[in-house]
Amino acid sequence: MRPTLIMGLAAVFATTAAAAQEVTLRAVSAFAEKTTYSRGFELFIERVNRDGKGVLQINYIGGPKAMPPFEVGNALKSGVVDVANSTGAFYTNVMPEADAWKLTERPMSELRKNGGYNYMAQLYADKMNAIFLARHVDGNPFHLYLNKPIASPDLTGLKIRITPVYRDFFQALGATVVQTAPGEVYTALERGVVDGYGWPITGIFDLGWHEKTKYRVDPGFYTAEVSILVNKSTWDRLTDAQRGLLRKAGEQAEADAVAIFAEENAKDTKRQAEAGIQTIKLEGAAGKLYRDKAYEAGWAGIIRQSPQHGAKLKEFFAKAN
Ligand code: 173
Repeated sequence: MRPTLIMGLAAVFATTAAAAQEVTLRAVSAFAEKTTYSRGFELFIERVNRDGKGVLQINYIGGPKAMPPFEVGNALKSGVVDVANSTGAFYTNVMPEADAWKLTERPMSELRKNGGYNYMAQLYADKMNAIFLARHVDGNPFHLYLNKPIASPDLTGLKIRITPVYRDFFQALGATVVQTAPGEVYTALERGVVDGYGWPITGIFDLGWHEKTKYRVDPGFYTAEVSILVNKSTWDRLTDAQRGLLRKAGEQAEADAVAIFAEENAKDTKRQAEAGIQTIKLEGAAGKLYRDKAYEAGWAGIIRQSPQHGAKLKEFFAKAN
């Protein structure tokens, strides 16, 4: 053979080998594209795609326009998608224990060491066929937002939009609750279907809710969790290099979460005040009662839904006091 032909064939083989090796994973987010709770996930995807050329790529199909948020958990479990961005409250139908992440009072770095992460990771593997790769939202409290004022921690007569995050707490305070996906909150407020809603301190500007919000109740409670999950069958098929790539980008996302949200929390708190949202401050004994009730009702709910694992998760997640 002439040298040019040999080199030509070598090039063809090299490309074929690389093409056979590169894997493309399908990804969805339970939160709208380019909004607060998808941002860490989208950054993760950018990093993987940048560093993973010829090794692994992620095809981001999108947010709730591509798939209803409360169906993302099942889609990940069944392998309809390989990678998902969601929060525990959105897939309690698959795994009720996932909603316990909101109750962590220790940083992920500690939970990775104290057995709490491993305990949850086993539940993800067993119940959801999933790898819990990284939590990219932490240190980000939830709040109650209202359009009618309250003078004490009493929500009797108020109808509040919830997800499982807030259900037990707001019901314990006497509220009537109605569950909706984030995409329905604006319309529910506009039509007066609800008098308020639960949501973290950040992100109410993403979908314009500040236009329909009069009050925020302080203090906040719990901490929001949004995480990157990988289908376990997909994960088990990957090479070490492919898994390493995902792990590295995941570790970065988790390591950055608390600092990113400390900044975002401060920014959105200020922006809410500038938008005319008034704070109703439950201070002193009322504030303490409110927060204590949040954790008490929250853990009672987790333990009720998972008598087998709830109490154990509390040992790992709650601060001893
Ligand atoms: O209110 C919600 O939709 C919710 O449960 C949640 C959880 C984490 C981040 C943002 C919202």
